Amino acid sequence: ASDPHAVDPRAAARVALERARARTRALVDCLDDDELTAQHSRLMSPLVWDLAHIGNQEEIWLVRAAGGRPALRPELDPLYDAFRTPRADRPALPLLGPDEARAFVARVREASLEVLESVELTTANPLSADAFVFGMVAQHEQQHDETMLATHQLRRGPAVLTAPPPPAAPREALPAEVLVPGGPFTMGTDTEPWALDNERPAHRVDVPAFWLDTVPVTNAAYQEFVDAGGYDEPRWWHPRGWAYVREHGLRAPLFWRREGDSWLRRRFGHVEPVPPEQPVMHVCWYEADAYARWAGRRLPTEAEWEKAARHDPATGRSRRHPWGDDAPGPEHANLGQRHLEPAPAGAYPRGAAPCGARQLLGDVWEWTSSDFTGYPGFAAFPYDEYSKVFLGGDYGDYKVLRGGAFGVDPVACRATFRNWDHPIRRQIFAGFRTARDAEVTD
Ligand code: AVJ
Ligand code: FE
Repeated sequence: ASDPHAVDPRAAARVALERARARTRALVDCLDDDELTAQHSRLMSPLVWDLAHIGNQEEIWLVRAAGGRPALRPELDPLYDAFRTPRADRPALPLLGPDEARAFVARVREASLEVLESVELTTANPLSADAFVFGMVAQHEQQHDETMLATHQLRRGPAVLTAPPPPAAPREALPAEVLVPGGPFTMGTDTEPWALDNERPAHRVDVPAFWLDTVPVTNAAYQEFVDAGGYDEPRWWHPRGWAYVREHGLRAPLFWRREGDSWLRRRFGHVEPVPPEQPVMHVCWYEADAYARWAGRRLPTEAEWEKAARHDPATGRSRRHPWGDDAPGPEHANLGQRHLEPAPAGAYPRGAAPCGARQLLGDVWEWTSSDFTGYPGFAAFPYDEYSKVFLGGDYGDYKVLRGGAFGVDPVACRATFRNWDHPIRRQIFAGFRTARDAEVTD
C-alpha cells in the first residue's frame, strides 16, 4: 500500500467518501425503522440523527463552502447542530425519518461529487488544497460511523453485525516493555495533507527516556487488578475517579459480567467469555489510571505515545505510521471494522514501531495522561467546533486518546491523529498501555 495522495487527491477523496458511505449504509441498513429512531442509550443519538447529521455537515462543507452552491436544506441546520441539542434530547427533535434521511444524504452526495469533479484544488484556497475539505468530510463521516458502532454495541437485542475474527498473534516471546531513548522528536505535522487542525503545527518536543508496554494491557492483566480488589482500594484511584466508581458502583469494564468464577462480556449482541489475550476495552480514563498505579506504573503522556509511534532513531525523522510511511494495510493494523473486536496482544508484527512496540495503531484507542490542549501555534481550521471549543476546558475536562480502534477507518488514523473524551467515558472502544520513567542508567 502506498500513499494514496501521491496519486491524485481528487481520486483519493472520491474513494474515501465512497468507502465511508458504504460503511454508513451497512450500519443503518441492518436495522428496522424502530431501531433506527430509538434511543439505545442516553449517551448516544438515535442512529437516524447521525445519518442526517453526516449529510448536513457534508452539505455545509462540500456543497456550500467548497462548491459555493446554494443550500439544499438550510432548515435542517439547527436540528443537526451537535452543539444545540445534547445527545439525550435528540429523540424529541422533529428529525427526518429513516427513508427521508437516506434520500437527503444521497442528494447531498450527488451534489458534493459534482463539486469534487469541478472545483479547483489550488493551494491558494486552503479548504480545497489537496482536496482537504473532502478528506475532512470523509473523516467526519467515518468518525460518526465509529460512534454508530458504539451505539450498536450499547444496543440490546439480537446480533446484526458480522465479521471474521481478527488474526492470531505469532507464537513468540515479546519483552514486557520497550525502551524509548531520550531526546527531541518532531510531534504533530505540517505536511500530512488531511491532518486536522489539532494535529498541527509540527513542533519539536524533548521527551526523556522512558519504558513503554510492548502491547496494550490485556483482559487477563486487567482481571488481576479486578480480582485483587482494585475497585475497593481508594489508594489506586484519582480522587474524582474514586468518587465516580463509588457513586456508579463500577466493578469491572463496561459490558463485563461475572458468572461463577469467570467473566463474560457482551459484544455486539453476543455473550462470550472475556478473551484473556485481547487488549482490555471499555474502561474509562480513571480505570486506566488506577490500574497503572496498582501496577506501579503510569499512563504515557501524549508526547511519549507519539514519540514511541513515530520517532525513527536511525534517521531522526518522525514517520507517518509506526511501520513507516506506507498507508495502513491489513498486514499492519486492525483498522476499518474488518473485525468486530481487538486482535490478541502481540498481533501485527509488521505494524511494529522502531522501538518495538506493537499495535500502537488499531485494536483499541489508548488513553494517555494528557489533557487536550492546542499545540504551540495552534490555529482553528476550518471551524472552531471541531477542536478549538474543546481545548482548555470550555466544555469540561478531556483526556487525549491515541492510536485508533478496530472500528476506525484508515482515513481517520495516523500516528499524529488526536482523539479526546471525558475521563469517565467507557462506551468508546478504549484501552491503554502503561509506562515508567527510565533510570538514568537504563
Ligand atoms: C474527535 C471523536 C471527539 O465524535 O465528538 C464528530 C469527532 N466532531 N463530529 C466526536 C466529531 C464532530 C469527535 N471526536
Ligand atoms: Fe459530527
